[in-house]
Amino acid sequence: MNDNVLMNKAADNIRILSASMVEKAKSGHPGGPMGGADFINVLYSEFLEYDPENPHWEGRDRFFLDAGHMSPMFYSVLCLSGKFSIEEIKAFRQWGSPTPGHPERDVERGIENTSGPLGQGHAYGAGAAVAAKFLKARLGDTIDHTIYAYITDGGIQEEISQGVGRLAGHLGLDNFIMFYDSNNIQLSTTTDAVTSEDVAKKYEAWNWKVITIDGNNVDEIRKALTEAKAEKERPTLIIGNTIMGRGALAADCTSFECQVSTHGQPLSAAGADFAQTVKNLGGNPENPFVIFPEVTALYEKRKKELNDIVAAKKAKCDIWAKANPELAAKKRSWFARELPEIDWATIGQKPDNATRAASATVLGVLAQKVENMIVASADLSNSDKTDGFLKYTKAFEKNDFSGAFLQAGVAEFTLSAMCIGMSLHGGVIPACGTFFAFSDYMKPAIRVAALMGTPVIFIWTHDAFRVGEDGPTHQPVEQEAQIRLLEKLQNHHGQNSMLVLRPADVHETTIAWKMALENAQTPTGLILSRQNIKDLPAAESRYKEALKAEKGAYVVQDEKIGRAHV
Ligand SMILES: Cc1ncc(C[n+]2csc(CCOP(=O)(O)OP(=O)(O)O)c2C)c(N)n1
Ligand SMILES: [Mg+2]
Repeated sequence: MNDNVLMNKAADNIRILSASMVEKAKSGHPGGPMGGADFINVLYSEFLEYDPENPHWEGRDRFFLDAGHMSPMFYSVLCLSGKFSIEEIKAFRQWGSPTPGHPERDVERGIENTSGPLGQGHAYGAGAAVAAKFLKARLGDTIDHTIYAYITDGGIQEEISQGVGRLAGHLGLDNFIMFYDSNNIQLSTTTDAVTSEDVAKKYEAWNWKVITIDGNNVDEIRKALTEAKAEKERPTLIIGNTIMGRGALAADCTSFECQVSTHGQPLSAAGADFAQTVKNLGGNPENPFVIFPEVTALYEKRKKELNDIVAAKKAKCDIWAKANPELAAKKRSWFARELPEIDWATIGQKPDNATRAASATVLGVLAQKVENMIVASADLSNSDKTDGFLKYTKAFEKNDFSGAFLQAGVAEFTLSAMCIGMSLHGGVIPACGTFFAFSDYMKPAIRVAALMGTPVIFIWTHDAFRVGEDGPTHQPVEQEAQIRLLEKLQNHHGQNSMLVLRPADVHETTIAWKMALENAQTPTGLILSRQNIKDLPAAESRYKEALKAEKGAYVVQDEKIGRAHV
């Protein structure tokens, strides 16, 4: 255990760097990071286990930031951990810098998820915890890492937290630890202007373990994290009561803490005094971008500890791999997102069937072939036909993740974000279904998946106004235009942001699934019909001709004999 004086110094270092980044950029969020500095410092210097030499190590603990505006705190602690240079954090919010205003997924640098739209980050964390449980059920105790999430008032208020709270508690995700930075302040008001709920009771009702602490107290943070790691039944919420803008001073050296104004602008613009604040925190206002030597030593020491921790874990894995060569081969292959051999041509499709039914046929094959696939539905499995997969497996239950299906309940946004989290975790291939009209409830998550290039497969059925007698609420009209626009927008790599396929018959549905599974670069959307569709004509094998869909478009039948190009 480290000396608390040193730990407080390291947290002050994070506060100085955070405030300085925002001050230099003339924009950003200093107050929250200054309050959260103590927790993030304890987490990174004493708890989070990762391989300093290999950021992609699959056995690493994962940290999911929900509140992207806390990026100064995150970049600062990653700078102390050697993932960013001082020059890079000085370039905060500048064009082309690796330190954008809101963090973007970059595992190399220790950033597991893109964050900014509040609420989604902790849902990815819960999804990652599900993936880890799924893998543990198959690969045993060598899957023993912890998933951490960091949430703030905004994330707690976002509706998606209801779905995550319910599901994480219901499924008993004891490998999931969430820190709630509760500082009573949000963007435009204090929290009491908008809420009077008892957050602890709310999470307890969802079956979480809840620990309430002084979130600026090293000992209390340590104790809470230790208790949370020992919990064997429930996810843990650590409610850390923190002080917004901790350490901030006005020009006359009176306190400038707990001010709404420090949420989203430089301290100086908020009315605090930057120089007095830096001095108060032990830094030099003339040269604030400095890591104190003892803090460098603290993180150097952590690095050595991590090397030992990782070596011990890898040694344990090696013994396991020798005793279980087949499982070890699977583990390697799953984390490499390799696909097993699938004989797509032999998947027997019933002619002229609905494409959602054709999708169920494919899913039945995948359930038996793709051992690391997880399918999920927002309470529509028998309509979106993900039950074609479920038939061969069972739904996750608390203490039993031997199945491969997540019954998410009616929570499309939560469902999609959790599937994204599963994919970010790695080792699994998630797909989730609902009606196409309700893709609207998933859009915020799809958008971030597109930004991150996360290969989640979305199964959207009831694709047309002909949904039956349900009427206009269930008839997708503008949804495809929206999804197609998202598809064609290019991502950071200059690729289409997602792959969207609306197969024209049952055989194209097989090919669409093939393309979806083979797309490891972006999300994929499959848009499927409720009603039967006549198979397209084929000279010989309709399957072989449908394979041409992989080219983007093809001639179904030559117009010389009177049929149009498709
Ligand atoms: C979905 C979404 N809505 C709105 C915002 C804009 N926004 C950024 S931070 C914030 C609230 C901040 O409150 P809190 O989460 O408590 O952070 P703190 O002020 O304590 O740093 C808002 C509304 C956002 N980033 N995401
Ligand atoms: Mg707050």
